[in-house]
Parts: sequence; C-alpha cells; structure tokens
Amino acid sequence: MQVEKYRIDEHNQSLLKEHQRRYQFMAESIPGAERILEKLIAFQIAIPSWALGTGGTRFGRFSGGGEPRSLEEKIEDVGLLHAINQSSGAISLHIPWDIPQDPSAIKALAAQFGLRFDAVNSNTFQDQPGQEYSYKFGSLQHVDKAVRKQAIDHNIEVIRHGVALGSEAITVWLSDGSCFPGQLNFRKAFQRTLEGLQEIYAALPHNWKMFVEYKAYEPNFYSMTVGDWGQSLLYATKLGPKAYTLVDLGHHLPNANIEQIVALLLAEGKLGGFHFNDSKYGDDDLTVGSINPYQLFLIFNELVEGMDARGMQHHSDLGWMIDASHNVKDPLEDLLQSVEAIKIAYAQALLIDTKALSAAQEANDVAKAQEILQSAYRTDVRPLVAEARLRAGGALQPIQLFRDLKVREHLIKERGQKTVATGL
Ligand SMILES: [Mn+2]
Repeated sequence: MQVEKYRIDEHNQSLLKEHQRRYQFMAESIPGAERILEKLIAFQIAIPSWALGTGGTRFGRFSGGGEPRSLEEKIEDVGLLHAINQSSGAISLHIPWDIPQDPSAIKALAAQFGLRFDAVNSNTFQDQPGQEYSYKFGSLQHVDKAVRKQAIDHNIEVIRHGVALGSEAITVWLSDGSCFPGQLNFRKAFQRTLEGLQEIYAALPHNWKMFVEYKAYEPNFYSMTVGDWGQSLLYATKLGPKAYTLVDLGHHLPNANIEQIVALLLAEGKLGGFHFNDSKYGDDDLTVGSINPYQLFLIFNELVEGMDARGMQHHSDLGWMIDASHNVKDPLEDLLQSVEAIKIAYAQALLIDTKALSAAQEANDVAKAQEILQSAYRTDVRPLVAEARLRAGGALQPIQLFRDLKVREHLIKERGQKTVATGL
C-alpha cells in the first residue's frame, strides 16, 4: 500500500486552522523556532526491519495480520511510515533475515520511498538451518576456533550485503556469555572475542563504522561477554577509530544513569549510535517514551550538549535507530508513536537555555538548574514537531491519518490475515 500525497494534503487541510493557531502561539514564545524546525526536519530515525511485525515473547505470539512477508514488503512498510511522518527515512536490516536477492533492485525500491540503509545487523545469537557449527556456547568467545571462524565469516558477509545496499555501518550484538559460575574463563573469553572483532574490523570499508552493542543480561544470565558500556568501550578502544559503542536503552541494569553514560561516551568520541526503546524492568523493548519520557529527554539533553561541544551534526554524526518489539499494538502505529516520542524529546532538548544552565551549574545553583531543565521538559512542543512534519510534507496527526486511511485493513487485504513477518 502507498499513501498518496493528496490524502496527506486533505488530512492536513482539515486540521490546518487549529494547528496554525497552536503553532503561532508557541512560535512567539520560543527564540529561534525556525532554527529548531530545520533541525527537526533533518532528524531521521531508522526503522528496524524486525519491528514491522508482531514480536511476541517467549510465551507466545499474537499476529496482527497483514505483516510484511518479504524484504520488499518491509521496505514498503517503512516507506509508508516515512510518507506519513517524514522522519523515518532509513531502514536497518538484519542478516540473515533480510538477505537481498537482488541488491540493486532493493536499493532502487528503497530510493523510490526516499529511504536509505542504516547499520546492518549480524546474527550469531541463533543457529540457522544448515549451519555447520552451533552458537549454543557463544560465537566469537567460543572455545572452538571453527565456531569463531564461522561467526567472523558471517559478520564479513553482513558487511558485504551492507556495501551492496549503500549502508555504512555494522552493528555487532553478541549474546555470548555464560549462564553459570565457572562455565567461562572471563579473560580468555574477552581475548577471543576481541580477536574475532579485530578480524571483522579489518574487513570494514574505509568509510564504515562498527557499533559494538552491549547488554547486561539475557540470553545469558550469569555473565555477558559484552555486558556493559565499559566493556564495549574497551573493545571499541582496542579496535580502533572506526569502532564505537552503541547504546540500547533497554540493555542496562535497573536505574542505570544512561544520560551520564551517553555524556562520557560522547566526550570520548566513542558514542556510535542508539537503539531507542523503553522499559519498566529489563529489555522490555516497549514503545519509546511510553514509560519514562523524562529519561529520554535527559538523554537528549546530553546528546545535544555533547554533540554541540564537539561540533557534530545532530542528524548525521550518530546512528539513530529504534530497536523495539510489539506484542499488543499494531507495529506500525507503535513505530509512529516511537518516532514522535524521539522527536518530542529532541525538540525539548533544543529548547533548553544552555547558557543559563551552564551559569547555574557554575554557581552551584541547584534549584535553578532543575528549573531550567524542567521548564524545557514541561513545554508542550507538539505543535513545533507537527509544524516540522507539515513543512516536510508529512501529516499533522500521523496516527489519526493511519487510522483514517485504514492502513492495517488494506495490508490485511493485500497480504492476508495470517502472515508472519520474515525473521520473527
Ligand atoms: Mn538493540
């Protein structure tokens, strides 16, 4: 299904008067509203190919119907989101779930929807049919050299697929670790993993980045071989200038101060990118901003401050990706909500009076510092974000348009009720 431009225009026309009233009121009270709008329009968030269908949990999976059956249909779905919000102009693929049979045709299809390919993701956390060696006891950390070689070769193959599509980064997330004390020699596991990553790193094209993603626990419950940002930073530092740490918001122990982690990684020039999601307890992969929008805002505060301090381009110098899973919502509505939440947090962070905040910090004026942050956080920036969408050619109310167009009903008619997104 494709969303025709006139449907978006009709939708916007019906809401325009009320929107303009709200936006005008807001623009008058915000210094530099035009500058913020430009940044919001440029800021694009990559949609992961695995989040377009119902994810389910290890207990069960309840399909919503009309899920994409192929890579082509996944690209079509992201194109649909991008047409509606003009903020999802990239897709992040997962190999082997999304191996393109004809890369140039896939590239052309994506370009037709205005999409580019963000980081490609490798998979050594499950065994594929016909695979020679098992990853049951890890991949790059494995005691058997043949298993390690298989994992290295797979990652290099993922880079090759990414090159064909114009991607410029690989995200390596390893499920390696141990479930019980004594199972693993930590030092040897680290060393073997480092050596494997070094071989993959050596295969990176000159303009590529490698993102080393960490995770505190699960699927291993006693130790993870890339378990936290310190370990990831250690690998990335030893690997070299093209290696970076990737922060997935759900991959920390409870109450971790993620904004502080972000600030330090940025200061070290080692923050590569983000996997956005939200959580209450662990790696819950919930809709971005659904549980803790204040934390998201505080993270964006550090991102904006830290990137500005280093003279970085907000929209292009880090990888911005969603990594979520949807069990009870329509995946596409969930993704529209996630993108909106990210843009709202970003817009709020852009409103912070950084000079005044810095002065309050220098004066140890704690109450003032809090007032400055929360004054930005408590500003309803939705008219600003909607104005950015409108100027970019998107819809004023993405979810409303999605429902008015009966997108899901159309997709079910096209693809069937019982489809299962490939890879899930
Ligand atoms: Mn992730």
